[in-house]
Amino acid sequence: SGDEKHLSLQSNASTDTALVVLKVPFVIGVAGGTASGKTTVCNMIISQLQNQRVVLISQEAFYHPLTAEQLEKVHDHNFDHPDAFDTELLLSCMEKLKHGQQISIPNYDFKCHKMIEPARVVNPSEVIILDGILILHDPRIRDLMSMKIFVDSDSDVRLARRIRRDTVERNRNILNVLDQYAKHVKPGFEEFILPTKKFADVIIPRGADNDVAIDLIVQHIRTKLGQHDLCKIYSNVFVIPSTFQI
Ligand code: UZR
Repeated sequence: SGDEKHLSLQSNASTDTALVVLKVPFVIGVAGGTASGKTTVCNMIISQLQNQRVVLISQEAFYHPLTAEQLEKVHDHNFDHPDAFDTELLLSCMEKLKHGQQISIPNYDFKCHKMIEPARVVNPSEVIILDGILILHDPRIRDLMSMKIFVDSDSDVRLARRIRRDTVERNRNILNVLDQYAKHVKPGFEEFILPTKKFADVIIPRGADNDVAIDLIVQHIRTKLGQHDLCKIYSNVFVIPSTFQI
């Protein structure tokens, strides 16, 4: 099971203790404006890290579901504000993953703006990629990350992609898409998303078109994972009595 990779139990008969070694996952945060190419960058990183166990968790899964009242005025709802997300839930999920526990995360549906069944089951993993417009906004989430990336694509490119995605894939009316862009998406980007660029370790211009940046990032992750196995896991060693049941 996924847990076995994370927990190794060594009993020590002489001192009657057991050593539980818990591997701290390597957490990568990928932020950037809407339609900047975040998910494509993540998928490119994942496909190049073939040997590692990687999970991708999108901040979008943690949108607060809309109440009936909010649903009536959905065009006024601000999905580009930090308060639109249930960050406490994301934090508690990350805490569990860090401790080698399986979690289930909400399956957020963009059409009804609610969670739908079934929830997605996520196993603990060596590498966790968190992707989302405001994933670098909360300092407690940033503190979990070993690497922070900001995908920096031009606004006109992003707007063009956003129109295409929302009209073709999400079946939305173009006038509503443009309205929402002017009312919430652009102001939210300027007020909340762009200021998080300063927290990034790496800024990727041109998003997923930037093969060189993605190669460099993957090289860095590989190097760090090597070191990670040797040193970092031992920062998380607990010694507990062997009579203790796990
Ligand atoms: P990305 N969003 C929706 O359109 N509907 C929802 O139910 C939830 C979110 C949009 C959100 C934001 N904005 O700009 C975008 N609006 O999803 C973020 N308006 O997603 O990073 O994939 O573009």
